[in-house]
Amino acid sequence: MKNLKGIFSALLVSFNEDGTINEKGLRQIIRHNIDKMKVDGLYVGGSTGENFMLSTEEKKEIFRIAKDEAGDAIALIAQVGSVNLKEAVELGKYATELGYDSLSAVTPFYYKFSFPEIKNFYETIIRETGSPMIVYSIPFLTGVNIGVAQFAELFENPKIIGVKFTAGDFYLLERLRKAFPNHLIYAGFDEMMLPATVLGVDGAIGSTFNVNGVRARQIFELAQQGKIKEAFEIQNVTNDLIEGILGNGLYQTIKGLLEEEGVQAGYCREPMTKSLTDAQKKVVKELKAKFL
Ligand code: HMN
Repeated sequence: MKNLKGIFSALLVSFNEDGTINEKGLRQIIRHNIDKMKVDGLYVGGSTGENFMLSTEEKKEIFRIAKDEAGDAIALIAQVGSVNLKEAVELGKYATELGYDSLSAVTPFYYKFSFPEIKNFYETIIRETGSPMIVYSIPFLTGVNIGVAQFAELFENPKIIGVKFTAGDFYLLERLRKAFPNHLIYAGFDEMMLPATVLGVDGAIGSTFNVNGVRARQIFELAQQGKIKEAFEIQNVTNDLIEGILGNGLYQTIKGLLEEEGVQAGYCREPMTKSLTDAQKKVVKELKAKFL
C-alpha cells in the first residue's frame, strides 16, 4: 500500500451538457491534479465527484478512468459508500480489483441508522472486499455524528485505518487525535486546514485542491513545521478564494476555474445547476486573475 498521508484532491468529474461523463475532460482534471497541483493522491467518488447522483455503472467507469490515468503515480482512495450496501460492496470489489490503495465509505445516511447498523455496514464492506477502509464522516450532510467511543469500536477492526473528518468540531478532532495516534485522520474542510493541521491531522482531502493544491500543501507543511504565522497568511489568501468559490456555486466555480486553466472540466450533473450564468462566469475570471 502507498503512503496515504498528505494532500488529496477530492476529484471533480467532467460531465457533458447531457449529463454523460466526459472522459477526455475527466482525464485532463486528473492530469492537472498530478502534474500542476502536485497532489499526493486523489479521493475518487466523493461529494465533489457528484457521486451520489450517479448510477453504479457510472461510478465504476469513473474509478476505472481515474486508475487508468493516474496509474501508480499517486495514491488513490475510492469512496464507495451508499445507502445501498449491496452497491457499496460491488463498488468496493471493483475498486479493490483495480488496485485502489484504500476504500472509503460515507456513513450510511437518510434513514436514522443505529450505531450497530453503521458498524455492520463497514464490517460487511471490509469482509467482502478485504480492503482497508477510511470512514467518511460528514455530519453536516448526513446527520450522522460519531463520537470517540464509537470510533474506538470501529477501530477495533484493524482494516479500518482512519477517518475523513469533514466537520468543524475541533474538540472532537483533538480527542480523536489523542485517542488514536496511529490512525489516519484527514481534514475535510479546506477553509479550516490550518487549525486541523495544528491539531495533528495526517492529511487533507479537499475539493478546492483541484485548483489550489499548491497553497494547500504550503499551509499543511508550514503548519507541521510550526511556522504558524506563515501558514496563516496562506490560509487567509486561500479563504479569500474559497469565500469567492462558495459564494458563486462550489463545484460549478471550481470547474469554471479549471476551464480557465485549459482543462475541459465541463458541466455539473443535474439536479445540480449545470453551468454558470454570465455574471458567475465574470466572477470566475476575477478569481482566476486574483488567485491562480
Ligand atoms: C468529498 O467527498 O468530495 C469531500 O467532501 C471533499 C471535501 O471534504 C469538501 N467537502 C464538500 O464539498 C462537502 C471540501 O473540500 C469543501 O468543498 C470545501 O472545504 C469548501 O467548503
